[in-house]
Amino acid sequence: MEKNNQLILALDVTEKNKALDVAEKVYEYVDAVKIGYPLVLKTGIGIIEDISSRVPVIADFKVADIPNTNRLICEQVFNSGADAVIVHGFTGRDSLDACVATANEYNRQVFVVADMSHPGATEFFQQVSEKIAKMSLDTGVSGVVAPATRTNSVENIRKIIGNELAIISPGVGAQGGSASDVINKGADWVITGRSIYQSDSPDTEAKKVVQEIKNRN
Ligand code: FNU
Repeated sequence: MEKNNQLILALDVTEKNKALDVAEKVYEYVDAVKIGYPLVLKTGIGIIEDISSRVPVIADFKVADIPNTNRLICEQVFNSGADAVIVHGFTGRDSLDACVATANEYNRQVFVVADMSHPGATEFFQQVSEKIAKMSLDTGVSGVVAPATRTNSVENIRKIIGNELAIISPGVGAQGGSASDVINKGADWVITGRSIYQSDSPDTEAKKVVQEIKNRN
């Protein structure tokens, strides 16, 4: 994934035509499209191939199983054409290693969830967030996911991982996070879904985010 516009679209619509239509409108503004369960469960995994012919696809399946099952899942994900997969780290190093080993076989990338953006993340996730960030460091992953809704967490995770790993950051727009703030705090990319795909003009919204990032102080 090349770092140009620093925007990743979360394509959580559930109709194939709508997905292709939104993607078509925003391709020029996004560095990748993130596809997760809502769209794949409704339309089938072939949608990843459709979109990945135009732009890198990050498969957000938050893989969280035993190593063998993680491997089997990641094989399917990479066979579908995805460039990267999002996995969980709380399952432990062996489970994460299985995802990275599979990604290496396919020459693809892994991102680990280091902290989450919703309010409930403070109940359990935040207590293991730093440990997951530290563990991610020497595993061969490309980066971590950290929340645009709590930029102090992004700042903290950036200190832990240094410049070795990328940070992709969801929570901009509908969840209240600001694109310019979180990039200033150390994120490499922002992830935005609803504020773009629910808009009457997804291209205008995507362009706005890109300009906000480029013109930030
Ligand atoms: P939008 N997402 C998230 N928070 O929001 N993968 C996380 O901590 C995380 C994620 C995803 O709110 C979420 O599933 F790890 O409509 C959705 O696909 O802008 C997207 O990021 C945010 O979408």
